[in-house]
Amino acid sequence: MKNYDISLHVKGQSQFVDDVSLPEGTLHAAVFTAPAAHGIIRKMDFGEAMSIDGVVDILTSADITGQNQIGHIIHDEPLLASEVFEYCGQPIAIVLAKNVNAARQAAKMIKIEYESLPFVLDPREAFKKGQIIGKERTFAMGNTDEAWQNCAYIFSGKVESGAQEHLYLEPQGAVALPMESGRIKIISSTQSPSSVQKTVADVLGVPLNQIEVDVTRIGGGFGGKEDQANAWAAMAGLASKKTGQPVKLILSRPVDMAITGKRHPYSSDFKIGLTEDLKILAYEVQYFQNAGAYADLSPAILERTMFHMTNSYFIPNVKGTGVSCRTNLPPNTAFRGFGGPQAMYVMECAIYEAAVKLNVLPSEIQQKNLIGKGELFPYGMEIKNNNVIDNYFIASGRYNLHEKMRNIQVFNAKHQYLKKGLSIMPICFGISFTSTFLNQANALVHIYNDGSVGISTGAIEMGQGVAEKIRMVAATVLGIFPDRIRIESTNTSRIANISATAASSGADLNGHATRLACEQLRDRLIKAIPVFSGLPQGNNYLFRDEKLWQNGTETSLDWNTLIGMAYRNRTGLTSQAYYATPEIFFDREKEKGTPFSYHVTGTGILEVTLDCRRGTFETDSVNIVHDGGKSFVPKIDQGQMEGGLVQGIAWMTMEEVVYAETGKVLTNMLSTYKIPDMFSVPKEINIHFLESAEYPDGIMGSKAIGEPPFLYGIGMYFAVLNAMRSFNPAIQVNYSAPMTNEKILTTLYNK
Ligand code: MTE
Ligand code: LUZ
Ligand code: MOS
Repeated sequence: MKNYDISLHVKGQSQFVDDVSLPEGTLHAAVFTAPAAHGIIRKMDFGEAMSIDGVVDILTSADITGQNQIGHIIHDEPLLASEVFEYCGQPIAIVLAKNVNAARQAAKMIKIEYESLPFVLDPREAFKKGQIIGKERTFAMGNTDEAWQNCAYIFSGKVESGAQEHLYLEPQGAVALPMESGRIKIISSTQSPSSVQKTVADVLGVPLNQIEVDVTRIGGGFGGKEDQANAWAAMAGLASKKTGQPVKLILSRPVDMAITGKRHPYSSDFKIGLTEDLKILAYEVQYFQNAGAYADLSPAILERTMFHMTNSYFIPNVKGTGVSCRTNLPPNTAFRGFGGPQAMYVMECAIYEAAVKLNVLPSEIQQKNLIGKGELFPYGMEIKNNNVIDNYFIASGRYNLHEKMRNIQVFNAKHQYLKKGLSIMPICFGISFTSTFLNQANALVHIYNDGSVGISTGAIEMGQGVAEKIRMVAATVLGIFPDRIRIESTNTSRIANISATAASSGADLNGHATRLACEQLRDRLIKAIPVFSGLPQGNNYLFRDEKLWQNGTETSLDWNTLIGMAYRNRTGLTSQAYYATPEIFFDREKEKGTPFSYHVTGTGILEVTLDCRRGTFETDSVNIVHDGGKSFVPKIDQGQMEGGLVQGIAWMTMEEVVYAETGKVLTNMLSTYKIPDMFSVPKEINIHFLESAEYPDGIMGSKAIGEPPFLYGIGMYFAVLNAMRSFNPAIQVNYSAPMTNEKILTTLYNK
């Protein structure tokens, strides 16, 4: 994979927060956190902690000079708990020491006395008590009340999906460096430098221009650093302001896993109604989102759940309600798919339940209800093509679905304890931030007078390859070789008001801004060429392969020479451009609009072999037809497809965050939290990009790729379920993911 920084990665030379060379006198910080899910702080004793060699200071909310407030959508979250703490692991104090071990050791020595308060971990229970965040949302189309009367079949059920730990390779962390006149520079592992800037500025009580945030790259985010990188930067910033020293704060892995938020668990109810010929006539769903103790991004995530409640289907009568429930868990946050996967899983459970009860294949119901050109999603947006349907049938044909199904039947008849299962998973994911205003980006492009190029955008490189994509955009527009182009760090002094690199839109938004800036430079140069080169006016000039071309033939002028001439003739070699996604809007009063620039769609066929003695399984193959537009960096996009798929499979079948009854996260290490490894990767992955799907509005004809592949993994739940039914048709299934090996075994034997 030819990523921008791949050679640094393989040599171990890429720099992350922990690699920043620190000025002398840098202090190291560690956090002291709440010992229980809910309580009133009565007394704290820092004596023993302060006596540890190297400990310099311990900061609490009393040291905050600005606001003790880090909530962005809703202002409900303190940086440091002052009187009350509301989840186990909530930060209360910051220990500063001359070395990291002293800081972490001292944090464990702080004594706290508290009065326990009642707490809630279950979202439905929180809802009953009226503990909700923001507003309940209702998306509706048609009239479900009337439609039920016309349904031949009606089924209902309850669905649970679990949390998921991001497990980015680089834990949360930041370094704060004091600068001239009280300014602070922050190096942060964040997907959202401007959110870090705002949080630090608010906590310190200074304007945004006093805080500079710089990010070279991050070691993965997966949504976990869209909002939740802010706190650590603010703590480092606060400590730096108080002490006048540089401060470094990086969470240890177990602390990160124990106290940061995860994918939201959801508990949902569905009701689905079908006609005699398996058309879904009505669908009602209610989502109880387990938001944790503070809002964080929960309302936005709930909104995306609402958008994706019917997945890839057209259902004429729909009513969905969703509510963010405040519980005493760490605030849950963005995670690849951003609430979409939770909604689609419920939809597929509803179809599966109907199929089982009607004794038909789920695919028979899926096929008859795929959304086609001109049909509407419940939020009023029309789908502009038949790609959902095309993907599904091309996948079935291309990957010999019927033969696969026959082979499975033969195999299952022959084997008593090994059973194969198959599922089909259509996906449909809207591209754009659902908060319309976030869909904007800037780029700043410098051509230095030796012909080398430096590009700044708001995009954060987190392993997804956005730096390489931006470099390819610039190389293509300027007609130069990519190795001439440097992608600079993401820095709030060079690019302001940055939207998080999130919603899979990093390459689209920042790529378009880069394209526009490079087009300006190209056009400016071409216009100036006759002025400084002596070449005739009015000719058709263009740059290709670092040469100037004139009326379709190569001239002897190369890029370096031209740029040198342009500079000496006073042609501006810097350009800035702004891009905002056109024509999107959403009306939250009516819950209708065209919130997405476009949809990414596809169909996956997943096959699994289950060992019914052990409850373990192997994924035989995943075959996908994906409408990803026309990829201009196919290896990177293939990497995103494979990584997303495996992460989705793992969410559905493997990764299980376990909370103690006290609200404490028990799975805070890789010995207790199972993530996918090389053995859990499907033995075969085939990805076919839908032909002729060049997408004109995407960047260079492509479509966003970051999150959608995750959704194919949902199919694994149903592939496993099918294999289980072959072994024991009488299993009692309560739709509850993840379907871990343990759960498979107990379900198979009805234990
Ligand atoms: N790929 C890698 N390697 N690491 C990551 O952290 N995050 C995912 C996806 N792919 C992630 C990743 C998520 S949640 C998103 S939103 C997109 O990348 C963000 O990048 P993009 O907008 O450039 O696609
Ligand atoms: N973040 C966000 C997201 O703020 N809005 C979104 O719509 C979104 N979608 C996916 C991932 N992150
Ligand atoms: Mo991704 S959840 O939008 O960071």
